[in-house]
Amino acid sequence: MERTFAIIKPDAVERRLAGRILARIEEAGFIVRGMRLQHLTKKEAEGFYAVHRERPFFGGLTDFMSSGPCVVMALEAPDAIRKWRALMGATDPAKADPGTLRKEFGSSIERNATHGSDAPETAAFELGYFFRGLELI
Ligand code: FUP
Repeated sequence: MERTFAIIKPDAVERRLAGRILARIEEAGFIVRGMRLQHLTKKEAEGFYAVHRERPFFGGLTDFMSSGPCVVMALEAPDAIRKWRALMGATDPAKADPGTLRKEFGSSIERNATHGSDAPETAAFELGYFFRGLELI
């Protein structure tokens, strides 16, 4: 079993898509080990995306991620990191495969509905950024 970190981003929560996205997560076989509604501050969003701080889109991305509540989750499954990224689809919804969450629910490369860790090291950092051990069931 492996754990990964996932976010239903503020665009999807605002559009009331969180329930449909969670249903897709459960139907795909993930076990939800931690989950919380969280409205990030700008500084918290900057800390989360610190690897991107030199990128031109950093300001817009962290404004967006702190613009409203999101759903943060710890998901467990065999091969969870790769499997969750496959279910999300490509970063840019316009380039994502049919049937993926970003294709279905994303509206732009920034407002792309979901986040998922991209490697074991980032999953460990991101899970630890949002959850204490006691909060993971
Ligand atoms: P991903 O791992 O698919 O979330 O993609 P990245 O780590 O490359 O990018 C992180 C987030 O930055 C994306 F979810 C959306 C945002 N982004 C932009 O807003 N503009 C870009 O050109 C690239 C990424």
